[in-house]
Amino acid sequence: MISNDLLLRCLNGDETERDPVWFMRQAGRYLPDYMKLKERYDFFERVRNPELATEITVMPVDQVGVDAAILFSDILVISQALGHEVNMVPGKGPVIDNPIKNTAQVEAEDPSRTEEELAYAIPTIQAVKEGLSNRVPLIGFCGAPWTLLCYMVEGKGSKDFASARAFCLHETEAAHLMLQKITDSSIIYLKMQIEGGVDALQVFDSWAGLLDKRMYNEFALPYIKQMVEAIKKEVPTIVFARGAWNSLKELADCGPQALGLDWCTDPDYARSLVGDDIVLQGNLDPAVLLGNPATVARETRVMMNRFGKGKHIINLGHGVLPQTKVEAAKAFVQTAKDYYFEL
Ligand code: 1CP
Repeated sequence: MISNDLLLRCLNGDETERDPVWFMRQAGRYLPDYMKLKERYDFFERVRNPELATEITVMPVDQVGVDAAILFSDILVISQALGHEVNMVPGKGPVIDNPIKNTAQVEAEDPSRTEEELAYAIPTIQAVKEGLSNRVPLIGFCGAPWTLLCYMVEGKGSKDFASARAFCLHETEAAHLMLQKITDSSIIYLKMQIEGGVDALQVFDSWAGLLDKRMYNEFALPYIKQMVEAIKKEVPTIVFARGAWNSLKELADCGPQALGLDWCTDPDYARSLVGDDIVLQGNLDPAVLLGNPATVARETRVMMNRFGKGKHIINLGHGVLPQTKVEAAKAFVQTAKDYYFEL
């Protein structure tokens, strides 16, 4: 049904004529047409309005030529599902009201309202699928519970989320209860995305690298495992855990079809840990895209050589940077598409 289904065939373990390419945070952040919409509509209006979400999600498919779309939304919709107000403050980032400080607050969190709070997601995804008219697959997503806990304890962005680490260390029982409530809400939301029609799902554990191996084992992996197990039979699943080089084998054992790598993780090292079956995704340094198209093409080829052809989804090692020029993004995608045909 989908005319370019490279991503889905790759995730299924099939041999493909070339490796698919898309990039994290492609649906916002840097495209000039997105910046225009950003001036006119509030962030969550863009997320909840089916027409706007469709326009933004489809933009990189039309303008940059990626092999997959990723739904325009944010990981913090789960905080909203749990009853918190979230504001995207220009120049500052997200601010979450009533940050989690104690057990009583955790006990009051209620995942059972997720379906109601995020009800817009199903018609929005249906509209996005219609807007894509079966050209490429649609990736839905969710934050991993540990990364969500970071924002819900800190109440905003941070370099090290020390308050969230301290919460896990000193309020351990409350932290586990909160992580379970986030997991329960996330699984409901992921299933809603499947009902809406997403073709694949990605779990973003953006702050995985803040935990040592022992803490990652205790506060992150069991919850990611629950999420992957709840969805992986319905749609293929990618787990991207930034900085989790220490736990790649354990993440692979959670059972996703693919693992995303950040740009500091060596592809050979990752392969040696996870074996040959799982698909790897990544991992060009997003800063490469701040250079001219010739440099982008050269570095993309170097990265592709390090992975080798097959079992690889070409991507960046983290989200595209806001100051990226469209020409650089296009050079990345075009090089990824052409390279193996030029050899
Ligand atoms: O109005 C705006 O443009 C605000 C910037 C913005 C955008 C474009 C935010 C605020 N969220 C988004 C969309 C978004 N967020 C997507 C949509 C698809 C896409 O852009 O391709 C996705 C997948 C996310 C995921 C997300 N949000 C993550 C995980 C990925 C990552 O980059 O690590 C995280 C950590 C967030 C939180 C968040 N939302 C927004 C910002 C500025 C942040 C980071 C805050 C911080 O910690 O500094």
